[in-house]
Amino acid sequence: MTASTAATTLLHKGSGLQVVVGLGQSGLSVAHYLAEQGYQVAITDNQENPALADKLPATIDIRQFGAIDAELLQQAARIIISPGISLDNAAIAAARAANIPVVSDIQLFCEACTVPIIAITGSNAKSTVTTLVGQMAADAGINVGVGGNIGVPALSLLSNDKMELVVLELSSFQLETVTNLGAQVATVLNMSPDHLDRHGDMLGYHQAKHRIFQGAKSVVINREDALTRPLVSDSLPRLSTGIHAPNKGHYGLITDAAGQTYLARGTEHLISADKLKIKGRHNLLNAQAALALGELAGLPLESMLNTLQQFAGLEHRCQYVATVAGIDYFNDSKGTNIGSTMAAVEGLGAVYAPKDGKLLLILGGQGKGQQFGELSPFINQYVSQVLFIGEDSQQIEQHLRAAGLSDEVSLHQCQTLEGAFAMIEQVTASSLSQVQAVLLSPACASFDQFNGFVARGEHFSQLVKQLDAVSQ
Ligand code: UMA
Ligand code: ADP
Repeated sequence: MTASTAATTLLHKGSGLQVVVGLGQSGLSVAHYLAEQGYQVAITDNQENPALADKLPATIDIRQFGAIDAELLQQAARIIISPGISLDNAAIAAARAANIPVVSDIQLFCEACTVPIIAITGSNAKSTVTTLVGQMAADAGINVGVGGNIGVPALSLLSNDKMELVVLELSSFQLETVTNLGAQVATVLNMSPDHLDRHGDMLGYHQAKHRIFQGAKSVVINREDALTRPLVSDSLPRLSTGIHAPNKGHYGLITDAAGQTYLARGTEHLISADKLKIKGRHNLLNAQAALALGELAGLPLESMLNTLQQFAGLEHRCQYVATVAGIDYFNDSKGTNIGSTMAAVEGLGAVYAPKDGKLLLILGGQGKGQQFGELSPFINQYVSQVLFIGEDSQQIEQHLRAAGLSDEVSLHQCQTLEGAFAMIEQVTASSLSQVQAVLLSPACASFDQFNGFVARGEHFSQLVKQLDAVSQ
């Protein structure tokens, strides 16, 4: 140990017990980070035997598993809460009532990070835009760290001492306990209902998301979504994105007399939409957001446009799987809220409608307190068959019916993806079927039947392959 780390250790030892709540990926990163800094650290988790327990530093000997230990929390100088744990948890609420600070790993990260942060949140498109901006920075020769809600705990990025820029995907869960993030550029990409079971209502969800703007040096907003605008900081440099022609210096879309759509910055045509591998209007907005964020972080435009042209999108987001018996199958398992499912139905529906084709939509799972009736107009326009799976399937059907469904839309309760595939064979066997594409875009979390959207998407793709094998 060097003299300076010894001094830090002493300093931090005196600063009181740091209690890490939740031993998932973020809890583990926090435990390592704080132990290395010389803090006295304890950890607690609901599970009796958390899988990551044997990866904890040996110096952490206060480990309370099987329940979140309320007494331990009362002894904390600071609590570092994992994003999956609600502030309404009784033990956490009691600690907050006793004025014990509760922060997330992101708070520790932003206090320690010395390089500019591009901070990205939104109900949808976070991972797509975060990945794209990260790639743009890397292709421009910048040593960039990409992490946060995207699956790489932010604190783990600090081990790269050559890092020049950070791109962080942030969830409302991570943001609700962050103060003064101080990003170089921050954005809320879009806002539609999600996680209302956790945040109570749209106001609570909006307040959590908008903490991303605290201390920001510049912002990117979506012109068509008023809920993405910061309520304060009007004087900050800001760029906007949108589906219409943009004002000078801002991003948008311009369609020329021949019907060709271009990404544009002011009146400048940047790139034609058909040169991009990512498709759909929602992805054109995502591309603009990435360019605007990159611009405010100082990335060169030419290089960003080259990256954009190469970017093929992420798995489980409107991903084409295969064509079986003339029907195209798309895996949008990451469509876990109504906003993403609307974008998928509208985006793909617009592709098949000119060919008189309709979509078969697989919906359902854990509903997260959303009002599914908002999907009805999109279903009436583009979908002929809806297949429901998962624990909230009856409720979703009721919401859709109550909001007014066309007689031309048939609904089927199938419970599982296997049940849905049996129904797909039945429905598409009819010569009257207009179905040209099957879309898994559940608008729900998957945890009732799978251990995440990836497992659900992979299972869907596997069932498509089995169907393909049978139909050959
Ligand atoms: N736990 C409890 N009590 C509870 C809930 C959980 O003790 O009431 C414990 C669990 O037993 C488990 C641990 O907490 O051991 C899990 O913690 P966690 O759920 O916070 O998950 P992490 O593994 O730390 O992953 C988190 C994010 N997960 C959530 O927000 C739910 C990951 O986002 C993120 O990638 C990771 O930190 C690194 O930053 C995932 C996610 O699903 C992708 N995010 C949600 C989303 O995108 O919709 C917000
Ligand atoms: P997040 O990380 O916010 O969940 P992803 O990039 O993983 O975002 O995409 C999640 C879902 O949102 C996918 O179903 C995807 O097709 C859809 N999506 C992508 N971009 C948008 C957008 N701009 N508006 C609405 N939905 C979108």
